[in-house]
Formats: sequence, C-alpha cells, structure tokens
Amino acid sequence: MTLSAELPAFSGIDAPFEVDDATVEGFRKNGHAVVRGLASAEEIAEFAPPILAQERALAAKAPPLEERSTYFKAFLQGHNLWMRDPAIKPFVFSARFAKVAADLMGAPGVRLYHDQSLTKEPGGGHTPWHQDQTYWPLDTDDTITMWMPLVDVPADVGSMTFADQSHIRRDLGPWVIGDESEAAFSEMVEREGFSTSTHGPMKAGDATFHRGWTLHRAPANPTDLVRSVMTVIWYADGTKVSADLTGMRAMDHQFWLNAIPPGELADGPLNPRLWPR
Ligand SMILES: O=C(O)CCC(=O)C(=O)O
Repeated sequence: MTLSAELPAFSGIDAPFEVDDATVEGFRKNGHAVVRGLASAEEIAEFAPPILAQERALAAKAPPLEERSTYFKAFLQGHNLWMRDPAIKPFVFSARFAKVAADLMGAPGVRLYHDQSLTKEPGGGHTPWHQDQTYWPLDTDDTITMWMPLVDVPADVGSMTFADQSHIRRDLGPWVIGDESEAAFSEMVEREGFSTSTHGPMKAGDATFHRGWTLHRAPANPTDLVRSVMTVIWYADGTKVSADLTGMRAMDHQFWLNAIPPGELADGPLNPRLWPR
C-alpha cells in the first residue's frame, strides 16, 4: 500500500477548495479578500442550527440594546463554540477552511486561535474601526480571521469595510473596539488617505478573510434581520507567544493560549494544528 492510499480522504466540510490566484494576490496586497461559496447551502443547513442555538442562548441573557455600551451594541459574542457543542466542532476544525487560511497567507500550516460567533441583532450598532491583533499575544504577522455569514446578508445590513493595505503598517495604535477607536481610526483613515473596500452583500457560506493587523469596521444593522456570523481565527504553525502581554493581550494569553510562557511555541491544548492534518 502506498503512503497516499493510507492518508484519509478529505470529505464533507473538510473537502478541499482551491482559491484562485487573483484572490490570493488581492489578499496579500490589501490584507483582505472574499471567497464566495466556501461552504455550500447543504453545509450551512447542517452547521448553522447548532451555532444559532448558541446565539439564541446568548441573546436570552443579554440586557436590552439601549442599556449597552457601543461595544456590546455591536454584536453578541460567543467564544469557542466548538467546545460547547460537538456538532459545531467539524465546522471550526474544517481542513478546507484552515487550508484556505494557510494558502491566503502563504503559510505552510495553521493552528486554531479560537472561534467566535458574532451576531448583530436587529437595531444593533456599528462595529467601530479596530485592529484584531491589538488583542493577540502572538509573535507573528501571520494571523487571519474567516468571517462567514450563516444567513444571507443584504446590502442594507452589509459586511465589513477594510482599510486597504493597512496590515503593512502593523500596529497603528493602542485603541481597542469602542468610541475612541472609531474616532481615532476614522481620523487616521482620512488623514493618511487609506482607500477602503467592502465586499458588500454576502450569501450564507461566502466568507471574507482578513489579517490580524488589517484595520476594519462593520456598519450598524437598521433592519429586522439577525446578522448571524461565525468566525474562525488561525495563526501560522510555529508561532511563539509574544513577550508583550500588556493591555487586552494578558486576558487572551490566559484564555486562548493556556498561559504558555512568552517565547515558547503557541501550541496549547486549545490550539490544534488544523492544516496540514
Ligand atoms: O462582525 C462584526 O461586526 C465585526 C467582526 C470583526 O471585527 C472581526 O471578525 O474581526
């Protein structure tokens, strides 16, 4: 028997997907890209219900929108849903999604950082400008988020807006998601003349990908639609824990990296290598 005959064939939500060269080039240049049809309608029909059940449980516990801060008006946030319901795990651990993340970055492999459901409720507020990597104690620029709607997102709800090529500038400032980050980054985008892009309306199963340093925001939801989105975040295999554990990084270090000491490989129990398997 040959070695390849012994390898498991990837099927279902792990079945491969080839990203075209223009998408890879666009991602590497601008720090973001859209991949249409990454999950099929059948796959969404299988995996959305358990994720939406988690979303409803969060919504049931949330205070009324008008009593929340800008951050908590922007979305309801569930974390590491793969640990809460085994039905969600194959979606988060998908070899297909992880390989697309690796291919876009040009990384030989990726590990899971964590997943997040991000639900923008009817009447939910805007998501202020921010850089994700401000939160992440990872000693690499090879970090990436997949943002996949589980429902069709029409133009009047909208997907994210990205500041093109902002990832090249890396750390643009200390602001975490909130009114201050919106004000500071809006002013910076204007002053420094960043061009901005959105991939517009999306179908359930389409996905955007962006780098950890790519500056981005999302519009408010003026409609009655619940904007249900699942995200998965990965980093390049071989990444070490950063020495900078200041600010929000300290909390992420405890939550997602098992408090592995700075300078050691970021390969904790919550960080399996998802590509290659
Ligand atoms: O879903 C949103 O409104 C924002 C999402 C976001 O900022 C992210 O996935 O990094």
